Amino acid sequence: PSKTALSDEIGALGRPIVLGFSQLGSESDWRLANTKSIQDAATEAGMTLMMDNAEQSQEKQFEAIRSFIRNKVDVIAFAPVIQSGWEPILKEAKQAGIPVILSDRAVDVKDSSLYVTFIGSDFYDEGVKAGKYLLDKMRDHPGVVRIVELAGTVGSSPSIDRGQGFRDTIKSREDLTIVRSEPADFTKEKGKEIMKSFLEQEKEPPHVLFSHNDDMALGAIEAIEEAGLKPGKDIVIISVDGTRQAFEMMVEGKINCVIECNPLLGPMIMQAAKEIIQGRTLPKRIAPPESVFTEEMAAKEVDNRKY
Ligand code: GYE
Repeated sequence: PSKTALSDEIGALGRPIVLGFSQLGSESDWRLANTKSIQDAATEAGMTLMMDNAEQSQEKQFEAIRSFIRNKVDVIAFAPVIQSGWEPILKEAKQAGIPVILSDRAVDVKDSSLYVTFIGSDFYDEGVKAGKYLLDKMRDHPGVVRIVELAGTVGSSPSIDRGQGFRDTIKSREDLTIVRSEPADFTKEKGKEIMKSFLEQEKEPPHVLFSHNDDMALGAIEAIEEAGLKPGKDIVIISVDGTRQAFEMMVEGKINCVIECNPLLGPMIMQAAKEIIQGRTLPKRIAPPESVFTEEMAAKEVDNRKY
């Protein structure tokens, strides 16, 4: 490394910063891109990363965070699988004097001094964007618009907030109704399974699918095609994330709109960790820039997708 890079690595501590990161799982393409972004950014920043994959278990996240505390890491970061239940472990970190960065998902705590900053998207706004697209898409649709929803992990902030933002936005029109909503854990497999059951339970196919992420939408597309229906035509599909695979589906007209959610948080996390060690004050909330993409724009954008 060059002299400047080296002095940057050594930084305020006189040695590389040690970051403990508890990743919540590997359920989606979004998550895989997020994990890689964190690993690459840590290497790039010359930091020592201790990373643990909790496989969707909050208990395992507690264990990982406790082991980071025992190992006296400089900074702890984690992506909380669900929103509730974090106060005790955050207090343990605080007592140990280790600063905490929240990554990707939010926590529901009264005392916001328990973490330094939250780096992640505005999921409520993503739900609003999905709702706005639908209002526009259905502006001339006669009669009732029947919507089914594939929700994400129960109790997770993206699922709660995307669902709420969407509902708050479509409620301005009484003819838009959510006829079914079930959690499908953000996975392709579950998305397919639940969509299949929706199609079996409903007498007529729904007009719209709102999927809380791309992986579930991809699974649902398989179920829709197996039922002899055309995704994107017979059923309007709106999804969230913006993975390359979802863009390919948009190019084929099988997904109509994708609300972008940016997983490439690694550089922002490393920057925040460095600034914390330097003793700087950070904003309580750092959100990445995000767009909305429709099928009309997909062909132009697909090759720019990084995840
Ligand atoms: O949308 C989904 C992933 O927390 C924003 O988790 C993240 C969500 C993302 O499984 O694909």
